Amino acid sequence: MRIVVLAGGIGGARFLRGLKRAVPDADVTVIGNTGDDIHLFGLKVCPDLDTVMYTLGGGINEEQGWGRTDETFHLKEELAAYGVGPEWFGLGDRDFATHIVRTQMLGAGYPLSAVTEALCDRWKPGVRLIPMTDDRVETHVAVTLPDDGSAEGPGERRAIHFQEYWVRLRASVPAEAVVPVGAEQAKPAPGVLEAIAEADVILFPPSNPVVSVGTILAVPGIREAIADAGVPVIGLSPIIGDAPVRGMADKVLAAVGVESTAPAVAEHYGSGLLDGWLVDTVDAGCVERVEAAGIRCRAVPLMMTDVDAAARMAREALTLAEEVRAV
Ligand code: FO1
Repeated sequence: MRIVVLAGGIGGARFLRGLKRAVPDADVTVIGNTGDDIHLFGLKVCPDLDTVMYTLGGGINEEQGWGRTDETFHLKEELAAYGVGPEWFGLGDRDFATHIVRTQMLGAGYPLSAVTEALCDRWKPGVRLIPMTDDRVETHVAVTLPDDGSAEGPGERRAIHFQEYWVRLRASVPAEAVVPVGAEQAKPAPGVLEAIAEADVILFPPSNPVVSVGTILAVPGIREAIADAGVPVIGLSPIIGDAPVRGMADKVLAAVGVESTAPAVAEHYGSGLLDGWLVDTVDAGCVERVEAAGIRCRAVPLMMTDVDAAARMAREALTLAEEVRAV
């Protein structure tokens, strides 16, 4: 079975680990979000690609869901000693190697998709990981900061990089707009449209619907390819009981005018895209609302407490796909 998964960071990576356990013989292609990418210290950092690669490759820091396990921070400390920032983004020594290899290959002219394939040669994630595009896309967030002594006066609206909003500010101020800068000019990376066209099922894991799955769908051609693929498209809600399981999805959902509930996210994707939607059992009461939107809906446990739980979720998604296909 050929499965295509649109994945962001931690939620997507953990779901993929369950999917691999549920259907170990499936041919899984992951279209990875690159809107979270950030250039630091002259290096290109790809958080969502690395989280998938490390999680499936066995190198992830399990508690954090990002960065490497057994990490040290000598480089970070030395950079800080030189007063070279930013200090708020925790890059570890082992992680730096990934960004150095990536930046070196990009500098030699390899596209990000080829670089990602080369990095995966080491990690062997057991899926084909393709960035959504080889072009530069970086998500920025419009915020109004209280007086922080910066050049702009207090109350000035500013656009800041998604990572600064997410990590430095901890999403502590409302996101007034979320903009995947460069998405309009971006082209799907080689293999992305082909994988979608050849898929037997397409899955939207419990990744952030705005800054992860939403950013991938913002690359021209990808949303249309999925809508026209003619195979079941099944999503799993990242929101359980009106709250995001992890992260601060509710902050960016508000920016796009979507309430932080399981049915609202399904409606946001729309029946033109989604054929089925899994909600958690605590949200069983909204199954009817989702079905009224033309999207088949089932309530099943969606807390990814461990790999087996994620595998059960993956099986439920594939079962719903077969129900949809049978219609
Ligand atoms: N998230 C944090 O909350 N704090 C960090 O210092 C941090 C560093 C970091 C370094 C490399 C990397 O690949 C991810 C990192 N993240 C950090 C997570 C990152 O912000 C998120 O994984 C995604 O961008 C959102 O899905």
